[in-house]
Amino acid sequence: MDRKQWIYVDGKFVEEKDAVVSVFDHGLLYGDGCFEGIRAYDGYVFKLDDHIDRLYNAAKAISLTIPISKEEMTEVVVESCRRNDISDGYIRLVVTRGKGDLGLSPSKCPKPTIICIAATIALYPQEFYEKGLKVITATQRRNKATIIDPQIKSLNYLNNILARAEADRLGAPEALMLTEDGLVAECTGDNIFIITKGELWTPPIHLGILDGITRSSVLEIAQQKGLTVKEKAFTLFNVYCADECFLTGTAAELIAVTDLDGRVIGDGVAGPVTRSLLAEFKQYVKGRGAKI
Ligand code: PXG
Repeated sequence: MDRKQWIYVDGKFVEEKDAVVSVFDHGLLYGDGCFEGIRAYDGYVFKLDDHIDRLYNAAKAISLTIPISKEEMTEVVVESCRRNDISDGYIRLVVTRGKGDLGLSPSKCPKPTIICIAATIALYPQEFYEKGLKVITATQRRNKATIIDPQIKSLNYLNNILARAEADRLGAPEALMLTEDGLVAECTGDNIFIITKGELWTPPIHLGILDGITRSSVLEIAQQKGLTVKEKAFTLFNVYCADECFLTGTAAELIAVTDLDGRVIGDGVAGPVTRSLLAEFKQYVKGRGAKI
């Protein structure tokens, strides 16, 4: 028999069938809210403080006051894992503007809705980590930071979804997104790195990308390894001609890109720097974060 899944909604843990929000919730009506995708490894919620800080910053940027403290939010996440017996898994934490009327105005929404789902994770098959991904560049450009800053992990993911749909149409697992100026930004749910001339490059946050928690972890690991690390703007040319390319994200961890738009990158398999950074990342996550 399947075990019951306990979901936190609006201050209570309820069964999946009772885990519902109002059709007047502005998270649904307008994508007004923010979220986090978080990973648990072997009884620890990885970098939970960083995820909670990012969530509260996103909420602040959209003038949404989360009605519970960061300490209480930490407890919501950890308790969600405990109730569902999750020691390795994926946690979705969502804060919406809450129930309002049919107008846009957030001032009509007195109480934000908080949702936490602790689940297991669907990973890329192991062979993808060895062979790497075949990625395409989307025609859909990444949102401009001066309009809707991609640092806000908002509930409005249409920008990314439109790019991901382009990948789906071409049978690719991910799509690379460019800035309006045509610089490499990030993928639809992952940050991007290249290894070129022995250096590790990744686009800077101010270009208009999410400040990924896996990205920061990899920058820290690479610096500790003594690699030359540069946060700098680059173009598709640099990716096509890189020695290695990989993506980082909570779900994917580090995964090689071995083909972009039909150009084979490096040797066409996950390269040595990518492999060693992934091996170190797997050590790095151990025991780091909030204990379940
Ligand atoms: N860029 C974007 C646009 C993202 O949404 C990342 C980078 C990686 O960030 P972290 O902090 O996870 O290293 C994300 C991650 C999924 C999924 O199912 C991933 C994300 C959002 C929704 C779904 O892979 N965000």
